[in-house]
Amino acid sequence: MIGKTVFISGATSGIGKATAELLAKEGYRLILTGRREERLAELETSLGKVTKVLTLAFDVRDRERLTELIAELDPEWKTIDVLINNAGNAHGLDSIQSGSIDDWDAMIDINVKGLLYLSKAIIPIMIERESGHIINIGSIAGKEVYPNGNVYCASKHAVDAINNGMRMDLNKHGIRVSAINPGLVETEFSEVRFKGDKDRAKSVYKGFSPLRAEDIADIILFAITRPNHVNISDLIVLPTDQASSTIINKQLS
Ligand code: NDP
Ligand code: 8X3
Repeated sequence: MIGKTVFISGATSGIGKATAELLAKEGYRLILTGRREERLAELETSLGKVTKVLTLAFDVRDRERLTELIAELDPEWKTIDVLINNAGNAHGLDSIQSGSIDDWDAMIDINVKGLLYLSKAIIPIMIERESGHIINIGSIAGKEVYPNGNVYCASKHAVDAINNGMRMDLNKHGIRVSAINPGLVETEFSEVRFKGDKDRAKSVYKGFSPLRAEDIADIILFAITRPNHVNISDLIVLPTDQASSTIINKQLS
């Protein structure tokens, strides 16, 4: 495994960042992406001490730019072995009748279309080599719908369907396709969902033990280190305190 090239979308925070940190320690070469350039620069400096790191700043909605950036990769970076489709967020938590259309656009454009654009740019590289592994970060929200989750849940249900479709279509090319579907993970996710309201974001994770980004990073490492004939096709990972999207064993005083 050591020396393989892993492309991570959304590496500037949360699950993507924890995965970058873990994979760097394991000796993977990393292509790290996100919009926040300062954070990418920090990662390049810190992780660059332990492995080879290339950072690319772009918005996954910008199809032209990301397609060009990937097409122009140096040959030493172009042989992408693993694509981790992680970039994404929820925007808002509102009923269907009061939701913001801008929030809906953001979730569909980033979580669904962004994932497709990146996959479209990288899959031909994998097909040419008849090998590769795509890890799609879905969600429990892609397996169930919860009140006010409407469009976020729809975007993650789309990821679930795309994951299954990709696995079928890429089957003859020897490319593994896996979905990891977490429950509640304490990251910047809720801060983004609640538009910077840190107190509201914190309250989501109060009174129980949520997953940490590092827990998901461990599972991604497990998935990509299975022998070639083993594919973790679809995995749901919940905190022990969470039984479903809406059943959480909270101890609030
Ligand atoms: P964070 O908010 O901590 O991280 C989100 C990452 O996605 C950031 O690196 C961000 O980078 C990147 N991103 C967001 N929008 C864009 C964009 N338009 N273009 C490029 N990059 C973008 O959240 P998480 O780590 O929790 O989320 C990662 C994934 O995990 C998401 O797909 C999320 O839906 C999923 N997930 C999260 C769960 C949770 O409870 N936290 C549970 C289940 C799934 P930047 O802002 O620099 O662009
Ligand atoms: C993130 C988990 O429950 O907030 O996908 O939708 S949840």
